[in-house]
Amino acid sequence: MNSQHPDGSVFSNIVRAPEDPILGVTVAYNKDTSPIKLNLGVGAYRTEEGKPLVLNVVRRAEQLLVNDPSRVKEYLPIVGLAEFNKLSAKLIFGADSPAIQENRVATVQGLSGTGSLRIGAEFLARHYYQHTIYIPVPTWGNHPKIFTIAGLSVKTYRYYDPETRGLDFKGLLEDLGAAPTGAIVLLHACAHNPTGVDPTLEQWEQIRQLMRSKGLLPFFDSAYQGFASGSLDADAQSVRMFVADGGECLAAQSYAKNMGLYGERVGALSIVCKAADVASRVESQLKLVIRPMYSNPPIHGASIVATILKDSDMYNEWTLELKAMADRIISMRQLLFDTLRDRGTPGDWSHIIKQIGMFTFTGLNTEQVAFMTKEYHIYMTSDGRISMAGLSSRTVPHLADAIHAAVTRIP
Ligand code: PLA
Repeated sequence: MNSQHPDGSVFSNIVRAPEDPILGVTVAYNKDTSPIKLNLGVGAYRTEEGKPLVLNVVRRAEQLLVNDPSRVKEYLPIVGLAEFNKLSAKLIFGADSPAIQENRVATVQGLSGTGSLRIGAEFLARHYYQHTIYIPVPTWGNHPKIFTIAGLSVKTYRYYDPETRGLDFKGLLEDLGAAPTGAIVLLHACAHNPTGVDPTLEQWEQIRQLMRSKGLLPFFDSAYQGFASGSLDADAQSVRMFVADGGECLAAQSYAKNMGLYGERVGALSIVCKAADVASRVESQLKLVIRPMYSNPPIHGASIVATILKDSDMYNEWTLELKAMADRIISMRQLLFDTLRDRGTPGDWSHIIKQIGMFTFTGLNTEQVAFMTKEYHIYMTSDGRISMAGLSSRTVPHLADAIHAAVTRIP
């Protein structure tokens, strides 16, 4: 025993940290023993049977990889699998993107969307003259943490109007218009999380003009390409508008949702520059960011993605499977909306079918969410966000009962 450490541990003064607001929902769900429990917290796709889905095309790619004796487990380069990086840039910027043809894009493999955002943030904190990043209100809860911990200073811009349950476009333009020259702006490429509200193409064009006129630097988070509309190209339009004007931007991509590779942690960070020699210097500095963090990225997931993206037959199979996931989510929106209407649940629920992507931002408050968890064993984030991909036609009636009870009993 030591007088400074009464219970013999040098760690005895450590205080317990709270659970993560999103991943902690799954922790609580796993502890619940009720047979009717339902996890609508984390944005993870489930089948109509409520099971996680491994895409058929992913299984095929894995078979090819396993059966190829030339595949080894050597370290990848610091920037990851070269083929994967090229194909990822093509996927988000478009096959005919001048920026790619002119070698103005530096792309590195990252640990899914989160890791790619973090590399970009660390790079900007070290090498970009402006350290302020504007993020929308609300946004994915990990955004402020990633940017703050990397050394950037986080400010916010208005995005969502709870009154209209739509975009606060005027507020957005005012706030970005008042941002200092050169400030970084985090933009959700599509399927905004948690609101499911995206700007129209006309609005994107206005945002682009404003940002370019003020020299604001766009940092796109693309975690749901293909999940909003079912089309990979349509969901990349926002990003491509900003690249088409010849200006610079960053884009973090995730294959967690659109290829169902969640736990494989596959993603990419691209930095579009004005000239090839700048891009090559940028890449050299990205290596210095990555090497002391995790040295180099894992090989398996990136090999799966590259196998699929480079083969036109597999690519087509992927787009069909992706479209089927997006369509199932859209059909769950319609079913939930219809069921609430049939129950006569008070309120206007049309936002359920208007919102886009993985989530519905229901408008339910913290007390109503707590009630639904306690009485109905339905798990969701306390801001009232539900993951539509976690629903099936079997579970929608249960959710509708819970929402009906919550809004009629709790103000
Ligand atoms: N960006 C946004 C906007 C996201 O919603 C998520 C994941 C990520 C990046 C990072 O995903 P990745 O690192 O797994 O590629 N958001 C989830 C999961 C789906 C999470 O919180 O980690 C969510 O439920 O919001």
